[in-house]
Amino acid sequence: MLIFATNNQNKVKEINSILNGVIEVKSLKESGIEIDIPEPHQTLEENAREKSKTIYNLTQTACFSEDTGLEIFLLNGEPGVKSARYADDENNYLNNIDKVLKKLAGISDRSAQFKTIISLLINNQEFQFEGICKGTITETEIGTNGFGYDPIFIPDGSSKTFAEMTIEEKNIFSHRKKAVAQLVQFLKNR
Ligand code: ITT
Repeated sequence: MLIFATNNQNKVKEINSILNGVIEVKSLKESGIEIDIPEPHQTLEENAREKSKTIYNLTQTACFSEDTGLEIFLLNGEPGVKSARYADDENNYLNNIDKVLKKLAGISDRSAQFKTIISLLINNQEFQFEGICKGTITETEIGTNGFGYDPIFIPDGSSKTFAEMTIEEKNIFSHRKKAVAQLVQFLKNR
């Protein structure tokens, strides 16, 4: 059993759908852990490590976390590590999307990528896995599924935004799916 160190229930849903029971995972909520883990660092890698270490130190149980960012090419990789709190301190998805669309107004190169870093902590040793999904940012929000920046991101190879897809469709393309696939492979080979 692995604890998934996240407070984001959308991530829990996606990871459960990807794993489909192959590995037993318990969210913080299911483990009865209520904690707001700080993400003080300047990289996804360090923030992911902060989250898994915090929960490992608390539980002494194998666990993993993930930190994800949307990186927009012409904005020098913004919002990146600041994705949750791009517009303000509140992790407000609509305000964050609004800020991205305003910054990209009139810009035709809208290429971007989602990057997920998973940090796994087992027996006090850390292992990291990365998943990248390349795509483009739309001119307006399209679709109501998913979370975060999903309504403005079209993955390469599709004509739909993530927010127009079911979780299963999003998993065909997603950063999170690619990082989790590596995690599963690693655990199988141990
Ligand atoms: P935890 O730290 O508790 O896991 P969080 O929501 O703070 O949850 P992150 O710091 O990793 O998670 O995420 C940063 C933001 O990036 C998140 O709030 C969303 O706005 C966005 N995001 C992450 N994954 C996404 C996805 O698959 N699709 C769209 N937006 C995503």
